[in-house]
Amino acid sequence: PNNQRQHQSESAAEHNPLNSRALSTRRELYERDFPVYKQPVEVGSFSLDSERRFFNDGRQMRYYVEPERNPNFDLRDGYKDRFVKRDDSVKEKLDHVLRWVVANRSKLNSRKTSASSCALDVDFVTWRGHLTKLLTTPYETKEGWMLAATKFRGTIYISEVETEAARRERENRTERHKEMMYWGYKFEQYTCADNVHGAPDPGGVVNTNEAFCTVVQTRLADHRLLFSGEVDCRDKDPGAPAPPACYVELKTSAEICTPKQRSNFHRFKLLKWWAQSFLPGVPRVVAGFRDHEGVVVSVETFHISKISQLIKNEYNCWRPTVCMNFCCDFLTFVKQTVTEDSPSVVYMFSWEPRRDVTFSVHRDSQFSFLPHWYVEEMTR
Ligand code: 0WD
Ligand code: CA
Repeated sequence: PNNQRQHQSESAAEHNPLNSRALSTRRELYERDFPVYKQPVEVGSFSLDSERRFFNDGRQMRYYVEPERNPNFDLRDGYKDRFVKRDDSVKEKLDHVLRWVVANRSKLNSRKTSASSCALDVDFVTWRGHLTKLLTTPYETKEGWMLAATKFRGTIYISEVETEAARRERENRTERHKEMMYWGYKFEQYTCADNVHGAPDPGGVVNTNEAFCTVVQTRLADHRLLFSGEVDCRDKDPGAPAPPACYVELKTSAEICTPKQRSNFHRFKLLKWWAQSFLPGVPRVVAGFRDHEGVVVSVETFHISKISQLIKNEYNCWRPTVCMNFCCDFLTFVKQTVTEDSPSVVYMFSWEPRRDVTFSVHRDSQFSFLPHWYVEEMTR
């Protein structure tokens, strides 16, 4: 009877969405037709240099150089002596995206009339990584999240806040884990060149401050989205399609030796890879499979559009439609909740596995994230 009551109150909330204080993350509720997701259009890009300085251009773009099928790359090389690590205790929030918006404002408000109450003509501004977390939420069993939302001149900005659990995890990483986090960046160095005709330089320094980010615009059902995501490299063929279709995402993963490992790879890793690249319209992921010593033993390309076929034979597997419908309903929930238009008000959406999404409201708190320079720039 307890179960039943809980179920009734949940469906009551669903049927009266304007009064709902919580959003369910149960998969069954999101099994319906795939929502409209417009082809993402790149509206710009920016770069962060070796000192994490912002540039409104593509200077950090790199070019994919296809490796051998079995390359034997040593991912441990350089960890001790040729590695500059970004300080991940520094919380940059949406700052780089907002810098891009300020520098490219004219590209965004294309409407000639002032009839729109929305200065930017988009409903949401965020990082791609935050949307990836939303897409995978119905299948996530370990890590919760906190997403701060602020409405300013009709647009809702969404910025992640590190959970207590994530902070503890970050502060207590083992030496082995820290080294393994380097392996992904080292793989990029083996497969990327700094210019079209160049070759990779495995003898160079790996600096994780450096980034090239695309900014894309798209629409999910009736939600107009503007988000940015870090891109590893692009196809160097001059005949390649325009961005984002020429972009390549690079990944490393443990080599697959048993049917159980293959199944786990399909059920958990491919979900994250699919969600991350599908969002900005990046068509392929190049994976380096490595052994326990950090040696890449094989390289394989995964086409994002073929991943749903690839996983169809897994029992009780994830479904793209559930991911997209949940994200869509979450954004609807945010629009219904975030009503006060003020840069100093934060609606904090929180989620823990096996729970509903809930929220709390904070005025002039430590959570406010829109910088003064942004508010001033956008108010003139
Ligand atoms: O401070 C933070 N919590 C955040 C920082 C949250 C979200 C983004 N960022 C910054 C990152 O430092 C990076 O410059 O934004 C940029 C990436 O944003 P995104 O594309 O929205 O993030 P995501 O899709 O999660 O990650 C893309 C890549 C990662 O590649 P893999 O293959 O590992 O998924 O961005 C890198 C990483 O290479 N990356 C980071 N690098 C350093 N520190 C971080 C980070 N915290 N997060 C992602
Ligand atoms: Ca990557």
